[in-house]
Amino acid sequence: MTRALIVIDVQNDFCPGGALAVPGGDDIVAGINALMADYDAVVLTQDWHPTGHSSFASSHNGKAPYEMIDMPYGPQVLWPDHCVQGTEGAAFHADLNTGRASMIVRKGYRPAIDSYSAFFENDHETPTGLEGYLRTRGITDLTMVGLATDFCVNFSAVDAAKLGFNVTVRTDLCRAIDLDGSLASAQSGMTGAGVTLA
Ligand code: VGL
Ligand code: ZN
Repeated sequence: MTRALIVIDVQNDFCPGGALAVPGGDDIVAGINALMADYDAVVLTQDWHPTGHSSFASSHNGKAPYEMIDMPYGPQVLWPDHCVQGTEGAAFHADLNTGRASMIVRKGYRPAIDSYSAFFENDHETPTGLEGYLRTRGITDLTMVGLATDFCVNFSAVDAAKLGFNVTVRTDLCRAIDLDGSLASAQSGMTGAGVTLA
């Protein structure tokens, strides 16, 4: 068994003080750092949007953050501007031990499509390349941690399980946005997909 730790979007904009702050987002950093030595590979993901990204409410006339919109690939939550490429908000939390990572996956960089999952963009078919990286390294088992439990961690975990990886989400090392019951539906969706919630 070869194991990877997948650290999802531990970036300034998802931590207190950031543009899309997740409550307690920075509380998990020390625990994530402490886990890294137990894994054969550490992968970081980084939400990485161009200015004017289509997931930003500011890109749509008359729309406010957290409203929904229909995109060609399906419904999409509109967010405050966040994780804009090259900004401090898009940088990893300063205390995250990025030196242990062998791979950094950037996502959400195409203007017209969002990407919650580390594996596929929100059309559920455009690959990020992470599956190939993990398979060519012989990795079978994934532990996921990071932000946010109900969006990027959830989509990444469900996709990984569908791809046949053995997936555990360490919920103590994740924090949620929790919009309209999104945390509860993410938990049941992950469990239903065969993800272990630990
Ligand atoms: C995320 C909303 C928008 C996440 C990223 O990392 O969960 N959520 N972009
Ligand atoms: Zn985003």
